[in-house]
Amino acid sequence: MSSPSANLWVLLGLGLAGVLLVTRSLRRVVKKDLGAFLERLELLPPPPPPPPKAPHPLSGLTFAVADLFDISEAIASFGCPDWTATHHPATHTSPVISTLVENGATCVGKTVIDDMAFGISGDNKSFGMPTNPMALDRIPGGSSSGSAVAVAAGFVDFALGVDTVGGVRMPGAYCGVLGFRPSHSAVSNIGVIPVSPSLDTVGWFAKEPGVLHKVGYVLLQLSYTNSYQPRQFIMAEDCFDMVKIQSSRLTQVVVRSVERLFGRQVLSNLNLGNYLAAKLSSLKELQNENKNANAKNSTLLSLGSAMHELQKLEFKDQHIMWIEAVKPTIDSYILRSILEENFKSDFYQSIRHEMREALNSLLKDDKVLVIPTVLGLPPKLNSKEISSDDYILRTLSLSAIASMSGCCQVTIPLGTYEKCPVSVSFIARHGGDRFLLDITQSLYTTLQEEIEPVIKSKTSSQQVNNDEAAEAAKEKGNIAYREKQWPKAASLYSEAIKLNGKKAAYYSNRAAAYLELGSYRQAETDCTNAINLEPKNVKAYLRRGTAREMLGYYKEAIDDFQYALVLEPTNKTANLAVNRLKKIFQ
Ligand SMILES: *[C@@H]1O[C@H](CO)[C@@H](O)[C@H](O)[C@H]1NC(C)=O
Ligand SMILES: *[C@@H]1O[C@H](CO)[C@@H](O)[C@H](O)[C@H]1NC(C)=O
Ligand SMILES: CC(=O)N[C@H]1CO[C@H](CO)[C@@H](O)[C@@H]1O
Repeated sequence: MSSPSANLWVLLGLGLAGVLLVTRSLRRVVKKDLGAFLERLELLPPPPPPPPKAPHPLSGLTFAVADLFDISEAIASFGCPDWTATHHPATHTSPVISTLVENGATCVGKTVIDDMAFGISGDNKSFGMPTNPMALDRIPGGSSSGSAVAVAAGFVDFALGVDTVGGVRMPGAYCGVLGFRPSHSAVSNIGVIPVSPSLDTVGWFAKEPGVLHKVGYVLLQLSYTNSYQPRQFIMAEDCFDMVKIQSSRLTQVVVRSVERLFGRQVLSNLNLGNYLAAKLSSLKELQNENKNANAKNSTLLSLGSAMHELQKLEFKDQHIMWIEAVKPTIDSYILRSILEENFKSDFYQSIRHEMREALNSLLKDDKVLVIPTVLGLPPKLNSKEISSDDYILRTLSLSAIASMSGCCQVTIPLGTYEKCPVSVSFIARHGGDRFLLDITQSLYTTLQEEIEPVIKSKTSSQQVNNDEAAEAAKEKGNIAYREKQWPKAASLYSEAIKLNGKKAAYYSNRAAAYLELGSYRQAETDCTNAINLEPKNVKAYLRRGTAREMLGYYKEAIDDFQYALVLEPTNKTANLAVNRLKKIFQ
C-alpha cells in the first residue's frame, strides 16, 4: 500500500483502541474495526486429528460472515435491527458455516450488510457504512460490505457474503480483494436469509488466492485432481468499453498474462451484447415494453434492468408481509423499489433460462469470459453517482451476466489506478467452479507481475500512454486478423498508427490486412512506410512484393523479393516468389 496507508494505520490504531474519531481530512467517523463488524464471536474448530493424519484443510484460518447466516442461538440482523427484534434465535448453524468450522477454520464475527442485503453501495441506515481500507474516501460496495472490508483490512483470512446482484463481486472489486460467486445453487443456502432466490448465491472473499481456492474446495466439496487447461479467453470488448478508466489498464494486463501462461492463440474478442441479442428472444420482447429508454437501446443494459426487476419481484415475495407488518426503519429506496408494480415474472424466468443456455454454449469446453467487474473506480462517499439510475443500471448490467445465467464468476484485483483498487472478472460456465478456482490460482501471480510495467509506463508521459494504447490496438488487430476479420484488423492497425506513427510493424501488419482485402495500392504504400522506418523489415519487402505482383509491377516485385532474400537468404517464401516471377517475366 502507498500513501493512504500511513493514514490508515493511524486510523486502525486508534480504531482498535475503541475510540471513535473524526479525522479532519476525511470529515468522517471511522469506527472500531473500520465499522466492518456488527458483533464479535468465536466458533472454534474441533481439535486437529493426531499425526500422522493430515491437519484440517482450513486449520489456522479465521473468517467472518455477513449478518444473514444463521448461527445457533443467535439472531441474524439482516442489516436491520427491527429484524432482530421480531425474530427468534436460530436453532441451527447454517451448513456453510459449520462445514468451514469442521474443516478447521475459526469464525470470529458477523459483518455489516446493506439494509436487508438489497443495495449495492455497502451502506446501512442503522449501522452505517464500513470504511473501505483501500480508498478511505470511497464506498466499499455492497451488499456484503463488512465482509469485504474485514478481509481487505486483514482482520480475517476470508469472509462469507451473499451475492445476489453482485453483493460479493462488487465489494471485492472496490476493496481490492478476491471475490468468488459460485454457480447458482452450487453451495447450500440453507440457513441463509433469502433475498431473491433465483439469483442468491453464497460467495466468499479472500486476499490470498490459495485461501480463496481452499475455501472453495471445502464449500463445493471438490477433490484435488488434475486441472484442465483453458481453451480460450474471450475478451468481452463491449463490456470493457463501458469502463471509465483507460480499459487497456485492465485488458493489457490480462492479455499479457494469458499470453505468457497459455500462449496468444487462446485469446479472442467478442461483442457480448451482439452475441446475446441473437440468443435472448424473451429479452427482446421485454425490451420492446421497457419503460427505461436507456435500456431499450442496449442488450446489456436491458439485461441489467431485467435482473433488477427480478430481484425486486422476488424480494417483495419474500419480505412484503414482514415489511408491512413491522414497518421497519430501512433505506427508503427498498420501499420505493418494491412498491413499483411493473413486474413480469414469466419473462424474467425465461430470460434466465435463455441466458444460462447462451453462456453455457459460449463457454463450453473450458472457455473463460473476461469482463470488467465494475464500471471503474469505487464512487466517492456521498457522491450523487451512487444513487443515480445510470450508475446502478450500468453496474448491474455487468453483474447480470453471471447472476442471470447462474454461471460462476471471480473478481481478481489488479492493483490500483489513481490510488483506488481496480479489478477484472473471469466467468466460467454453470458448474465450472473448480475450473474457475484453478484458473484463478494459476493466473494470479502472473497477473500481479504484469501490472507493474503497465503502471510504470502510465505514469511517465502522454506519449508513453499513446504508445501503450497503440500497442493494445495492434494486439486487438492481431486477434481480429487471426480470426480473419480483415476490415476490423485494418481499422485497429489504423488506430495504432494514429496513436504512434513510428512503428514499422503497424504499417506492415495493416499491409497484410489490405492484401487480404484486395487493396493492393494501400498495401504497397504501407510497406513503403514500414521500410522507410525499418530498412531491414523482411516482412514488409515480402508483402510489398506480393502487392506489386498483384498490381502487375513484376520487375519491382522481383526486386522486393530479391532484397528479402539478401536479408534472409534461407527464406523459402522469397525464394519461391523470385523463381515464379522470373518464369513469368522471361
Ligand atoms: C436510445 O434510443 C433513442 C431513440 O430510439 C434515443 O433518443 C436515445 O438517445 C438513445 N439513448 C441512448 C442512451 O443511446
Ligand atoms: C520468410 O520471412 C518472413 C519474415 O521474416 C517470415 O515470416 C516467414 O516465416 C519466412 N518464411 C520462410 C518459409 O522461411
Ligand atoms: C451512521 C450512518 O452512516 N448512517 C447512514 C445509513 O444509511 C443512510 C442511507 O441509507 C445514510 O444516509 C446514513 O448516513
